[in-house]
Amino acid sequence: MSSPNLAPIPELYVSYDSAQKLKHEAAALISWDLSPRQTCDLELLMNGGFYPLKGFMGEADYDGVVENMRTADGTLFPMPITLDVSEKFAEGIEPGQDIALRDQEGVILAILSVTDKWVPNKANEAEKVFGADDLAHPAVNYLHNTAGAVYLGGPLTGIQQPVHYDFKSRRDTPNELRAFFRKMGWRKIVAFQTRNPLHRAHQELTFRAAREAQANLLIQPVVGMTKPGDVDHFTRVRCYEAVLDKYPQSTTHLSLLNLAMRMAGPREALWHAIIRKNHGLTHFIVGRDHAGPGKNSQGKDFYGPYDAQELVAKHQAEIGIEMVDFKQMVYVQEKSQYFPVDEVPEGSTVLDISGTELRRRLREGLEIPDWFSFPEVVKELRRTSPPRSKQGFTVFFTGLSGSGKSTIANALMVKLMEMGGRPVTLLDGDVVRKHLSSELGFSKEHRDINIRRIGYVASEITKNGGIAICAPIAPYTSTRRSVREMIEAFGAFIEVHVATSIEECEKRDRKGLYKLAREGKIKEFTGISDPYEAPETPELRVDTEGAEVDHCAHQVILKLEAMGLIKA
Ligand code: PPS
Repeated sequence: MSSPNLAPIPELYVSYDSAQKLKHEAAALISWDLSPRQTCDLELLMNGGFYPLKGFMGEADYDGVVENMRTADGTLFPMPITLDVSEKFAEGIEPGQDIALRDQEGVILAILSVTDKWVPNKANEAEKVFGADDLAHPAVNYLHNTAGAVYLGGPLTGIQQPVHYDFKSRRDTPNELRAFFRKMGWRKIVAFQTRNPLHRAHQELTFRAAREAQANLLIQPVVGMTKPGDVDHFTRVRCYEAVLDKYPQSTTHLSLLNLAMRMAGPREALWHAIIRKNHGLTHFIVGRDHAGPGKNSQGKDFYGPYDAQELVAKHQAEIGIEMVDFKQMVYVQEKSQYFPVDEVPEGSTVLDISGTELRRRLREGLEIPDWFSFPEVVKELRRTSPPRSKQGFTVFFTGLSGSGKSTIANALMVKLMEMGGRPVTLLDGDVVRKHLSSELGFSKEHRDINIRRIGYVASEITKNGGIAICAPIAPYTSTRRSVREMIEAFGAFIEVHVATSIEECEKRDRKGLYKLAREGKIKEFTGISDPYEAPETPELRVDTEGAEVDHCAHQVILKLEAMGLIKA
């Protein structure tokens, strides 16, 4: 049985006085602005979470870790912890140089004494560390599309920890946790790692794990970076707090870990075990598909469901932490109780709700049964994931000048306001150009800036639960696509092509602009002397020729109803 060693672990920080002095000196150094992921890595490097690493890995350590999970001196460390920078920044840096590392607000957190600079073989890193050079893996995608082309490595001098404004009392460094365990007299502590809200199955599993190991329980959720699309950590922490009193008092502790996950399955599980050892834990729960990234581009799982358990089992003695392995927990209806999937009594009815099914139920406002989760957790989740009929969305009209976009948009706005429930904002082409984009003309570059501004405002409105109706010409497909992406991060995007023909628009010429364009008095006029790329697959296409405005607006309403965005 492993015995806890709760003595303080080495950190990379200098004393307070030295930090004050260094901060001034470092201000004169070339500095690198850390990405959110690098800031998470730096925090765990400095506070001992990634002990025995003393900085961002140099090339020899990196090569060893990528190839066989060991640094150059043979230390087991399965994850490359590297500082990626742009080629341009790297050009001005040479080994032997010190650089200041700043957070996103420009605060100097540490000094990196650069010993190594190299161009990594990213395809090899992807194959060896993540198992495949496949962009469907979030960390591989990050590696190729977000991370810089050059790596810098070297030891760190820690000046200060990154500042957190949220849930301060729930965040602990390895040494703070060790001190807490010492104070409580906890000798055996089992850690539960999670990036999801806790439901009954998790509670059941953690209960059993603590009982089996005869240990206290530490729920240690990741609040740094998890898998894109996960429930945000603010919501999750409120959910964790809501279930804490379901555990026997003073046996369980909640502590947040500012880790940037890579979703690397087995290697990630091993890394998590090392991090937990550093935080003073004696046992670590590894369940089914630990830190799994989902399906690859062939629709298959990247890793086997119990690969992570196998790898941790192999190295647990070397790390000095004991793995508590768990099968998936499922609910057995006849027994009204949870069982590990391989212990389910024969012939009984097994109930389970997958993550995808849970999201669907939340989206559609459907029932989430009590056997699955706790009412307090469901309430929190419903607050941040309201059903579609209560979420914000954007209706984006596009079409030629004079096609009828503004008129239909106005009619739609009035109809939605009549229904009530959500604030409605109209971002009409002309109005936006007057208030937001008055300095812009009609070149491609200026039109793109204009549309992106509209997209940004609409995405903020959508994020905050409102309805944005946009009615610019928006002639370019790629710009409309990027606006769609901005908005779909927060809610639905409904593109409506007002497909009135150029002949009809010119015949109507309500503002007299077509005449001026034909005479060459207005340059770059859409449809006459400038392009309009009609959308190929809009959510809706309306034709105003021979149709009433009211009818067109009603078609949009029907579409919104069909999409579940408004209730009949
Ligand atoms: S864009 O391309 O989306 O940025 O255009 P938008 O902001 O919607 O502005 C279109 C309105 O500006 C008037 N206008 C012109 N349109 C197109 N091309 C040129 N060169 C031009 N010059 C002025 C025109 O009245 C448009 O209004 P709508 O409501 O579309 O008729």
